[in-house]
Amino acid sequence: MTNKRNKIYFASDFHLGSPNYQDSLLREKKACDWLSTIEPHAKEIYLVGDIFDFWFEYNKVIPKGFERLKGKLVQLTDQGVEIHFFPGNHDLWTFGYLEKELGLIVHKKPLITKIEDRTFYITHGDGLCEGAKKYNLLKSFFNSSLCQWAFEKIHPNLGIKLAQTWSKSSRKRGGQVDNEKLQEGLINHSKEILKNSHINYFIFGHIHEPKELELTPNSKYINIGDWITHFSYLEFHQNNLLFKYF
Ligand SMILES: [Mn+2]
Repeated sequence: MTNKRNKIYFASDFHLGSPNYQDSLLREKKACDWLSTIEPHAKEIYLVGDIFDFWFEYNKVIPKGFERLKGKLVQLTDQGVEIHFFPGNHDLWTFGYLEKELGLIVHKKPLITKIEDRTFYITHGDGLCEGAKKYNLLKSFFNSSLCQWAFEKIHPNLGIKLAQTWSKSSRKRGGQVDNEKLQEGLINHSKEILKNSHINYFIFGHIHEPKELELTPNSKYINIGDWITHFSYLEFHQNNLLFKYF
């Protein structure tokens, strides 16, 4: 193969599993088509949160579904493509399976990384907007081993149903939150980080609304968008970051 793998890709918020099996399956196939398209060029892929609308790894069991996407990701990682997975607020409960079986690199904290000559700050973005105090309290409970231990004790038939109901209701509540306000929260967070560190690109998901904003001549705020209505992604190559749509 003469094609050199030298491009970096970013996508987020597939929310597979939502709103129902059929719709999710169409989006999953589309995501796999996209991955096939970038496969000859991809050196690294960053999946920036909420890829699954619900995920939980029981001791011996994982939720049904998503076989196409999982297979595609394994196929890529087996070929040496680096795939980075950032848990979002919908798929935070991952405990090693994605690393072991899919070969993903999981980041539970914001990642600051240098790619070519540019510095990136990458994270899903939940809990960083203003007024997130209450949410962060809930998040640290969800992240606690007590909560995870208790959830694992619930039979999956019931536990997953409860989680899906919760996910739906949190989406309804989220739907009432002003997207502009959320973007503003992430933009302010970026500006705070920028005071003490040199970052060229701030990359977030979570808000499902593609956005690009120049913070300084050398620094940009970017929200990747989603794969529910926008099918947006980023391509980085030769120090150049492009917004693209599939
Ligand atoms: Mn999210």
